[in-house]
Amino acid sequence: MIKTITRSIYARENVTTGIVHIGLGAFHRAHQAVYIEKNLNRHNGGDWGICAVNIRSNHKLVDLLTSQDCQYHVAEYTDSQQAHLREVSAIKEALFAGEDKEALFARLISSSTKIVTLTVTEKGYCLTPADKKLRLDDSNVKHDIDNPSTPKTAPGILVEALYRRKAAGLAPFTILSCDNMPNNGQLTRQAVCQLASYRSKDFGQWVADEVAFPCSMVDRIVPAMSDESLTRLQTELDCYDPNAVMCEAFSQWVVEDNFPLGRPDWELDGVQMVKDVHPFETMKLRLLNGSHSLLAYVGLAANYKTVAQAVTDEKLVGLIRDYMKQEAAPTLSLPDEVNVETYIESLISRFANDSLQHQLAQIATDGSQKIPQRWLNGSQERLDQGKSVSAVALGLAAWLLYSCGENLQGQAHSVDDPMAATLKDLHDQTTDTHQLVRRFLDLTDVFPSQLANTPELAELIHHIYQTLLSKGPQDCLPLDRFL
Ligand code: CS2
Repeated sequence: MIKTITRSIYARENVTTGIVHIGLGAFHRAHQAVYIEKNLNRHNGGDWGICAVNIRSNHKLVDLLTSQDCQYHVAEYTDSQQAHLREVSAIKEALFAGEDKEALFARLISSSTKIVTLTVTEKGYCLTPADKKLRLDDSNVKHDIDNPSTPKTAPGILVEALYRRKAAGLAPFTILSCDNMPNNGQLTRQAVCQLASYRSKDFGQWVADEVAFPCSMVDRIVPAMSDESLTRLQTELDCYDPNAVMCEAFSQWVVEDNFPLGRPDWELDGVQMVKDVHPFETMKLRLLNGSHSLLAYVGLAANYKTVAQAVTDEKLVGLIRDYMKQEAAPTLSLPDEVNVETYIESLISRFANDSLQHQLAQIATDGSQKIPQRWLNGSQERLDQGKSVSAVALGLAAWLLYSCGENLQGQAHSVDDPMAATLKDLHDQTTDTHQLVRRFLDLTDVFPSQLANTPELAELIHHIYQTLLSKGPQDCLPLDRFL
């Protein structure tokens, strides 16, 4: 094993907190915090230290990190033979803001806070998956409309903090979404502005006029940590750190350059600061995340556990290559510098990194929130042009199968999805597979009506679903038979 190490070399007393991050998990620690770490190392400190916050779950991580003065390690694995260990001290403070959020608000209204970043997952924005409208039927959203000064949701927290900043005569911070959604800045803006407008029309207008919501594309494969991966870090890298995170060596961050109160000189740390993130984010969402979701549902049906295991199967590699080349790439306007063939092959080698033990079950979570932007937007464009979407049809059939909570051998698994109960009901309410597929496509929160009402698609999903049930996923591949 080749091991290298980078240490934190700056004095932490030289660091001011300029960023509040909501959503402290493995991804934040291995992605954004690493870019900030490089920045602080380069400047021997500076204005861009992070206050990292959890608002709902993972209180334990906040406590554990705090007990280590928020310093931890990131192990970046190129493959099983080569890893780079990085000390990270960029997080100055970790907070859990459960019932009492005043410590968080104190941070958010501090004049040193210039940027608020978010990784709250797709569902954290409280928007409907299909048409991205604020979920007014959600009890937490209702709560935040009725009790704006004690919010529960991430958009509600941002609105209250902006309200307090305005009252104090402070300029608003910039809000940077780092979640896997298309136009993530615009969607954040939509959720925050709509909530703000319930407070008062004028305030809603002020938020719309004054707050910047740049878009960003984030990319690094960072599996959730497990006891097993912590033990591997001890044996392979001599790293005894309960807060360590393991990830791939690759990392990319493309950010729309719109920060009225200033920003770190990120371009010197490898961040691509651009005018328009859209081509990068659709490319990444449809190719990388779209393939991930395909591997998750089809791979789990074939009894694989990790992404790396799934791509040892030639048929599954054929499936994702076919999906990316035939179905996804033709729907993209690619960034100038990208050669799509090279990008696709590099994704397949990233998936094969067997050091990561990236669980398919982790990727399979929250399908209802992920699938529209990963598969359906592109598929709609293809259907409009009379083109086939066989790979997505297989993915949808496999997701439908997964969502019943049992695999083909009858073993139960949990379905972690805000729509899990609705999906389960579909299976419980009918044994007729035609009806099941019809009702599935009628889930208007997920499927746009035009796509749902394409008879050939419903027929294809049904046909594949039957094959999955009777013969298993291997018999659904190669895909040609469904074209
Ligand atoms: C994955 C992503 O869990 C998932 O849904 O597809 O977390 C993926 O690993 C990252 O977006 C890679 O940048």
